[in-house]
Amino acid sequence: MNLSSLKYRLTESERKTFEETGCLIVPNALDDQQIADLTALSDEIHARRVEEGFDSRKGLFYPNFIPDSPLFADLVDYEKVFPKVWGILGWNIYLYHAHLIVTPPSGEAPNDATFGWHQDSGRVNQEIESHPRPRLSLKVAYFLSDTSEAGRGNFWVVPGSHLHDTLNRPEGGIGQPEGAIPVTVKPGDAVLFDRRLWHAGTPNWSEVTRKVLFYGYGYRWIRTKDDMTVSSLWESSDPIRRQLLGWGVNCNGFYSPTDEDVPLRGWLREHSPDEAN
Ligand SMILES: O=C(O)CCC(=O)C(=O)O
Repeated sequence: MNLSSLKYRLTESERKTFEETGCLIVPNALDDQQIADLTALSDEIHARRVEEGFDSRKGLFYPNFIPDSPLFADLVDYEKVFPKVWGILGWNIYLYHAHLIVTPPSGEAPNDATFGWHQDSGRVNQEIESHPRPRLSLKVAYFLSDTSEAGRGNFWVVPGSHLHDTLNRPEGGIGQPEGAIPVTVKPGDAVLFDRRLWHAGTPNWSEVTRKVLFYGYGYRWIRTKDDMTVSSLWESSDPIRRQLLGWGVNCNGFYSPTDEDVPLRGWLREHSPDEAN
């Protein structure tokens, strides 16, 4: 990992925003070339799935995309964003899940139906007995298409809802919960969100196909949430990326890591000691 990452460490004001709202926008995280290249790769994946029989009018959920291109792997420890991830979660982390979502225009008129509001992690929310629920993981969403206006299949959130175990949905399946807002971001912006934040993907009522890459980071003792067939990348990855791609010395090391298990910690000890505890 490059020393230049240190420039992008989480600031106190970013931490406050994330703690208070459950999300954080990193504007212009990707440059124009990255947006173009990642969009071309996403389009290729979409075209391939359509050739295989996927209905192009439907939203595509495509997990486990990291092995599809080195450009996807390069974002795993991306210097402009990954320092914020370790700044929030600490060093005993890895990429437990990744998915590409392509949301084509629905061709429908806008309506008020309540979106599919949820917290991430499925049964974790029923089976862990604590209040508020523990953070455990977060996702980084890299927006490749323009969702700077509402109605474009925006990612919606209820800011501050990450500390609430339940969400009051409007009666009758019409309307959105109190405080719900569309996240309006441009191509290249990254949005970090706490897994507990009540959020929803939404229909695309515009003419602009929405494309977003989601990178989920969590503690190393959390299981993967998709196939994550990334072990073939271990040999060609530097030690920190290899950690993030799920490598470990042995099973015990996911719970009680040695220095060999977590080279990110060693790197932080050397370059950002306050973050190595
Ligand atoms: O597509 C979206 O905007 C929402 C994605 C989502 O709900 C998730 O990644 O957990």
